[in-house]
Order: sequence, then structure tokens, then C-alpha cells
Amino acid sequence: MKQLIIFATGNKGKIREIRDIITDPNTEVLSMREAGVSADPDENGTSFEENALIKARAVYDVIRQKKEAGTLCFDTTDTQITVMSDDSGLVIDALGGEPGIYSARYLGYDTDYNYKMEQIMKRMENVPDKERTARFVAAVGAIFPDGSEHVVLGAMEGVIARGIYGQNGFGYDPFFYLPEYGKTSAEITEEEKNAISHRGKALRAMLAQFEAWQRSGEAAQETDAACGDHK
Ligand code: ITT
Repeated sequence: MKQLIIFATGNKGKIREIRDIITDPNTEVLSMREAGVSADPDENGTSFEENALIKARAVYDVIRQKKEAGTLCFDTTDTQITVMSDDSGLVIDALGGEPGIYSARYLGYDTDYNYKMEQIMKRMENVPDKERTARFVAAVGAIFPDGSEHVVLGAMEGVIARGIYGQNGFGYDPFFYLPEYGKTSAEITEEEKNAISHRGKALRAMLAQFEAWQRSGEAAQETDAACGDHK
């Protein structure tokens, strides 16, 4: 059985990292766009986990409807489909957790990130270094091929810098300073970021849950076969 993961995201930065993190050659990853699916659910949850599941359910429903109507634009023969999603954001302690689940929408969804970071740095002008702690948080949601729902959280700790540095990554990376590297998360390589990031941690934990789910399915099938042998 082939494994196909459809990722319920329209964020190109996320999908680039996700493809680098999911390295199993038997697993194909398609973005929603590549899968010909569009869904723009109201992310009205109160936590990263709730919003991750809202996104995954919306895409799962569209895929189910398209499958029933025979209008899916990819081959599902011998394929198990899993829908995954990522709801993430930047949690800044000195700002009471802002922008948090509103990170993408903060100061406007389409607002330039340099402007967003500058405004945050202005708000934090008088915050001393030791109180500039923050973390990126990611909830990865999933709906497995049997319809079961799963969600896991990952975090990456850092400090809000006083300037914007680096070209890698996306979003708020250029002012997210990682003391152990002496660099922002936009200055380390993508490989280094994926090894320590909120998204890397949550996604690897979800893939481990998925493998456990697969093994339990295989074990159940073996038990059925063994029962059959005895009849
Ligand atoms: P989808 O809902 O389509 O996945 P989105 O960008 O709207 O895309 P979110 O609602 O999860 O996604 O918002 C996440 C925001 O948090 C993202 O747009 C960035 O501003 C920020 N963010 C999350 N992870 C980040 C990372 O690794 N580096 C920099 N910024 C990040």
C-alpha cells in the first residue's frame, strides 16, 4: 500500500520544510494545491491544536466529497491517504503570549514581515534581554486513513532579537534568536532548523504515531490471518 500525505496548508515556507522533514521514500507528500483541493476554514479555535484539527477536517471533508464524486485529480489505487495540517505561531512571553495563534493575521495577513517584526521590536524596546524569551509552537494535526484524529505539539525556544538578520526560513525567523547557535533561525541552514524546530519536532512525533498506527493495523491483520488458519 502506498502512503500519501496531503498537507492542509497554503503556506509555501511550511510546505518546503515539511517536504525536507518527511524523508520516507514510500510516502508522497502533496500540498492541498497540488492535490487540487481548496479549503479555507474559519480558524476559530482557541488553541494551536484546535486550529490544526479544524484545517485537517476541512481538507479531509473536501477529499471525501471529491472521492465520492470521482473528481479527485490524483490516483488513489492502492493508496492510503492521510491528511495533515500545521497550526503554528510565535509566543512572546513579554507580550503575554502574543501574537500566538494570531501570528499569521497579526497586523494583517498580507502585511510585510519586516514591518510586523519592526512593530513587535518597538513594543519591546524597553524589555531587557533576559525577559525577551519566546517560542515557536506548532501543532501538527492528522486524520489517518481510518478517520481517527490526532494532534501533537512541538516547540522551539529562543529570544526576540533587536534587529532582523538572515534570509533563510520564513515569517518571523529573522528576529528569532537562538542563543545556542548565536544566530537567528533565518541564519541557520534549513537542515539545522528542521532538526530543532517546533515543526520538525511535532511532525516527527506525528510520523511516529502514524507508524505505530500502521503496525497495530498490520498486527490486527496477522491475528485475523492466524485465526483463519485455525478454522
Ligand atoms: P496555513 O494555515 O495555510 O497552514 P498560515 O501561514 O495561515 O498557513 P498559521 O495560521 O499556522 O499558518 O500561521 C502560522 C504563522 O506563524 C506563520 O504565517 C508565521 O507568521 C508564523 N510561523 C510559524 N512557524 C514559523 C516558522 O517556522 N518560522 C517563522 N514564522 C513562523
